[in-house]
Amino acid sequence: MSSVVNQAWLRALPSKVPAGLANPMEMAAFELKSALPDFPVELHEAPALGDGFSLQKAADGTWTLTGGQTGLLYGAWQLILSRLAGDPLPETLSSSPRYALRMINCWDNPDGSVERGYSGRSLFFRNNRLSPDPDRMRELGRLLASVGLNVLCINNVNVHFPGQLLLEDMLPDLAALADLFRPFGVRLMVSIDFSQPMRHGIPTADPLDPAVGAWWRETARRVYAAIPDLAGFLVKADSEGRPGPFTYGRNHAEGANMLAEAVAPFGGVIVWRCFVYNCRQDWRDTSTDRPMAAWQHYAPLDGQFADNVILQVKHGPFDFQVREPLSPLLLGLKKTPMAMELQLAQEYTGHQIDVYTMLPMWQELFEELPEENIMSIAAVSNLGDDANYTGHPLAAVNLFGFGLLAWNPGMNPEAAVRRWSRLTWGFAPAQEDALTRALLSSRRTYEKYTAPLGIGWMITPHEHYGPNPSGYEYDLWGTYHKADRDAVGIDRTGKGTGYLLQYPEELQRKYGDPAACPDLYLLFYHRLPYSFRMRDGRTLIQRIYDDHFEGLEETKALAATLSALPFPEPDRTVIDERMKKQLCNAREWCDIINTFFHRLSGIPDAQGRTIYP
Ligand code: GCV
Repeated sequence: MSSVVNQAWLRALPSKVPAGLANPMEMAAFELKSALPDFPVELHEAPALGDGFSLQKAADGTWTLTGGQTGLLYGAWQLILSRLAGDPLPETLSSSPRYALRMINCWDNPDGSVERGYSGRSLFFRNNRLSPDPDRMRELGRLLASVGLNVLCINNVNVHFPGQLLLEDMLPDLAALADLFRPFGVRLMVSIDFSQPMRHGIPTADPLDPAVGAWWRETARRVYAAIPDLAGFLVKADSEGRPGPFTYGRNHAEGANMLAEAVAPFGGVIVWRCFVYNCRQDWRDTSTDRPMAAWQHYAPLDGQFADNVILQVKHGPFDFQVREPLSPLLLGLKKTPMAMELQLAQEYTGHQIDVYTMLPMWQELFEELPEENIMSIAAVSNLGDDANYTGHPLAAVNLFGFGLLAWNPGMNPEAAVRRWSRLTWGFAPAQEDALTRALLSSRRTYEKYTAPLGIGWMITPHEHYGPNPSGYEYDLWGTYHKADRDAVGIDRTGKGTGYLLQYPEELQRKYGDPAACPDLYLLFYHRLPYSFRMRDGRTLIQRIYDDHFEGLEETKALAATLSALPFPEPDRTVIDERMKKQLCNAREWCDIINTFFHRLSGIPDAQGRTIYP
């Protein structure tokens, strides 16, 4: 594990954070003094403002920053980042975050590995111990605070032994880590194992068994005595082999509410993930359509959850594919607090080898998702102990952008990318323009050379990098495209599986008719013949070929853009090495997907480009 100071977008700061700062207000004063020593600003604490702050310039040129403890820290960062990026400051500014919990979920295991991690090993765990480097933790706290992120769940939602010990033998270490993050306004959260009472002689984890409830209440009391501001517990239950209430014939409201009662006296929340589906599906079974599962489980329970339960819903109904519709739960649950879960870790989107900037995708999600439908937002971490934290230096834009999005979902992706790039490298304007354009188009490029038109899942099974068009086709995971010689896709309208009926009528109308359905979602909702005429006049098969060839060409252009930019070392080398791999990946995807469809359909490319017979 390397200890490098001021990485990512804060590399221009003059000093590292010393140990011993007591609280976010002291931190704010320190950061302002060290980053902007001559800037005339006074801090005024106004506890009622909480995370919010206001900034005011007086006639004599001095500034007043008013805010709650954490608000002062966020206001300080607003000032510092604006000044460092050379952006003008308005003479008065008030700001408060849209979402109360702005969470990073790390999938770190006690042995130091990171599930779906592409940036090295865990920043927190080594050899089944919680043993973080305090300097590195302060750097991380600073990065999170600088973009307003305030909750950090440090362990994998798949809690494997000895992860349970975070609430037991490792509790003092966890408390020490919470102490480290507290002055940054960052509260910890812990993923828990629903069956944990069974490690202690209780023969069941049935949420309605009095001994189980009592065990969790006592555990919460002990844990909160050590960490009074712990944000709460994160739970993956009855999902991909994790234990949960279903074993005992109980539903998820019964399971979550039992835990909620245990943490309620301490102000804690239970963040309960809705990633529940049959992961042992027989591919011959056409009556089960995986994306329908979450709605089937949770819609009937709307209104039955305790007030301190938050249902955390992945943004799409499958699993972080490059394009999925918004989960119907995010639109349909009216009586249950919800958080939307995004994934910064590039599991299906290039493993932090391929350049993939997520901000435009998030903006699209909020075009359909009313901001007030959720009360919090979470993202699976892309962090690791690589010196630059995110493996690919350009992947840091996603962490930075997520902070801005969690503060204000109406943020402007272009402005966010520009600010991040200016803070990180400070390029000349034309170079900044080129980088910004390249990053903003990178997701669409990746989408073009990978799975077509919303179909997803043509990726190498389990590893999830590179193409394998039928890798999941006869597998257990419910992710099928059913391409044959004439057609591809699954009809998810009312005439097919009925998935679309889980949405409000307006969206049923938007997506239900293939002639009107937006192109990029076409094969998510419809099974169509290759001869289907798209709205631009091309046939479906031609569009698949064209997108893949375009994606490859755009990747070559991206490589040329990046190679012309003056990245300093070590970024230069890392970016070049990864770009070489991305070019190979794009070529593999393009050739394999086009060949797959060509061999099935026998339809040639209208432009006569090389597809392999
Ligand atoms: C943490 C997908 C990933 C798993 C992950 C799971 C989840 O299935 O491949 O690695 O497990 O999602 O979100 O729980």
